[in-house]
Amino acid sequence: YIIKDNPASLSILAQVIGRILKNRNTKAMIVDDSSTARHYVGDLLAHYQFQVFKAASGKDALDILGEHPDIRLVVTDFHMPNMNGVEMIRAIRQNHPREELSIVGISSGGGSATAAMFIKHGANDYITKPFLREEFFFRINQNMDTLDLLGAYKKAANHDFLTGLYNRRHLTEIGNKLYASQRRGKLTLASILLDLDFFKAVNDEYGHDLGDAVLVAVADKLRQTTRETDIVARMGGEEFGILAVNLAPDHEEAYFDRLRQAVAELAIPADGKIITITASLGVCTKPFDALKDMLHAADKALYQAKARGRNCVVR
Ligand code: GH3
Ligand code: MG
Ligand code: MG
Ligand code: MG
Repeated sequence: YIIKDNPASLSILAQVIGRILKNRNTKAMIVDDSSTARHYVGDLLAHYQFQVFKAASGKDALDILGEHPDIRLVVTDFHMPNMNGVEMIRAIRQNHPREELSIVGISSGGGSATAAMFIKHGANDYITKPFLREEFFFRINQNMDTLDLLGAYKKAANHDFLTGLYNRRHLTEIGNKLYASQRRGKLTLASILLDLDFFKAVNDEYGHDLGDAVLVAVADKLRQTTRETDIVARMGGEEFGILAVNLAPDHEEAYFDRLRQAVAELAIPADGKIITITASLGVCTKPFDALKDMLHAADKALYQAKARGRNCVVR
């Protein structure tokens, strides 16, 4: 159908196929009190390979979204008993921002006033009935492309490109939230700064590319050695930051030393040789007034660890 309407362009065909392949793992929902409309749009979405959920009311839609918070697209009618499309969107937006869930309103009858209501209250887009299937398809595509793009930008903004760990910006952002929870007594936090010892010598002896490979190996090892709930970041250069959540006080010592040991045990093959490296750790477990004070204390401890001969933990 799409291809018939666009006989000229191979690039459009490629775009369509790419989108349809991505849709396969994507959940979408149609909300409409009319079963004819629900099934018509539901079938279109299924045709484009979405995994489709159908809701006959705003309340149904909120329930389904509660069960499947990873739904990425909602197409909704306006006129529905009890809760109209706009009221539903306002409820959805409490937990699902525009950049993570795309909502497309279908306005019939109300014309541009309905369209304005939709957009004003949080819809990403709207479409007026009756519509061409082609318009529907390409509007949906554009909305999904935008979500993907925003997701990719967000990921790039929060992660270190070389190692795939979080970056300093994200550690600070998450860390401040964790810090607020710590202050409310909901969790405990330990800040750890880990700096590779004599890393400049690795670069000098083996070259920058192998230096990079060492950073990646250390990053992978730190991820394996820490827990899911811990935040592991590359702070910059050859320095890593770890926020360890809810460490039991009698396990702290062993945990910090396990990190040190994990780095020391790495054996990275290079040019027929094996590179080994050690790290110094500065740790702070005292709850200060702000995360930055805690990191500052960890940094002071790290400086002492270097002065004490490296490959050790100071708190
Ligand atoms: P110390 O034990 O006192 O920490 O000594 P060091 O040699 O590790 O510390 P120094 O700060 O003198 O050198 C850090 C080196 O890390 C210098 C820099 O070239 C290297 N470095 C920083 N970022 C990267 C990177 O992304 N890749 C590579 N290969 N090297 C990097
Ligand atoms: Mg209706
Ligand atoms: Mg260093
Ligand atoms: Mg350093």
